[in-house]
Amino acid sequence: MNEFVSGADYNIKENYNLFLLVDMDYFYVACEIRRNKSLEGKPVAVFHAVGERGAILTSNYEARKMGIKSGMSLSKARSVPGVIFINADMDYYLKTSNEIFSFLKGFGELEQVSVDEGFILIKGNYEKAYELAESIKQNIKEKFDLPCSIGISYNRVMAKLACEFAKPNGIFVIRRSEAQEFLKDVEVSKLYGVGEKTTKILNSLGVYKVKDLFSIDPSLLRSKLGDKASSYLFLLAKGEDPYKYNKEEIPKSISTINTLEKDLDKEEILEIVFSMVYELSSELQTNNLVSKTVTVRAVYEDFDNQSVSFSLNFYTNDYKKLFEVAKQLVNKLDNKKIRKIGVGFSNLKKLTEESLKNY
Ligand code: DCP
Ligand code: MG
Ligand code: MG
Repeated sequence: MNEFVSGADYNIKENYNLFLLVDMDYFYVACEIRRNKSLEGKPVAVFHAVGERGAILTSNYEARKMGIKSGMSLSKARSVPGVIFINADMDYYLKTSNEIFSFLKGFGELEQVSVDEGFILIKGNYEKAYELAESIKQNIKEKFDLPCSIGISYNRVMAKLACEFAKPNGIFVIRRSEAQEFLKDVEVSKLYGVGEKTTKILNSLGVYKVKDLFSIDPSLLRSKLGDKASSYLFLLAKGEDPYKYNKEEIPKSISTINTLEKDLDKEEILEIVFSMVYELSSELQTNNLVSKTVTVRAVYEDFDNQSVSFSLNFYTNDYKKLFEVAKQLVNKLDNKKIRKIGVGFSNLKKLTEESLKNY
């Protein structure tokens, strides 16, 4: 845990809007360890089963050290000896999550953003925020016997970043006065909303750290990412929250497409579709979005292509519900060998208290 440093700019009269991002550590695995103490200290992973196959949802740090990461296929993960694999018990994790977030409501204005994380908005100074974070951590440990990490900063995106540095089981503060200096050496992939795709594009331009962004031609960046994404990126790089000004501005859709290593039948692509749904639903979660329409697009071996969509009557960013829809859609595809497979979510909106009920 990093020490709270009462810096020169500290002044008891400070009264800022501050954000605490509480994120549970290796949440699903931690829930399992909580009810089976014999798992403590051992490498453990929780998976979601898809027929005979499956994918890793999360793993604890012991298992991460051995290369077990979320999104990995179960078959690949199983090739690592000594790891304990547990089939996901969503009811238990959601029940635990509900209990934690009902409890957190008592600490300030709460904005839950996913099953295991939420912002707490407070007014005050960084010292007060730090003390509150310590008390939250201690309470969650005592009441729920679960570890969490807390990031503290002056806006949501910086609190989220601070939480990355707090992990595991810590508290980390980024003050506005330190933000510029701090951000310089941060990897661009750690910025809020910068996913794998954007990171790849940035790396190809020689941008790895935030400071690299300021040494490339902004028009080059705009040509690669578009005007909006590049202006967001520059705001993030300066420690500002671009989302705050664009509450209503949301993408029309998000999608991903994969060329298969070899042409496959539709029965053989479910595991790949699952990973794609999982990846996209993480993107929804990071951007605080929910969706109600799923599209599956196949390019067949003869280069013919087909697109099938279905809309739910509710919004969600739960990979499980979205995968159920995707699975039905895959079923509707032609019985031809598939060369490329795409998944997209559209009809997006910001997550609200109401849409969370379906989560
Ligand atoms: N999860 C999910 N769907 C996703 C992404 C994650 O169901 N698209 C699950 C698995 C995690 C839990 O949600 O246990 C919380 O996600 P986090 O990203 O916070 O990951 P962890 O809590 O597992 O690990 P960390 O300690 O890095 O926060
Ligand atoms: Mg977590
Ligand atoms: Mg989380």
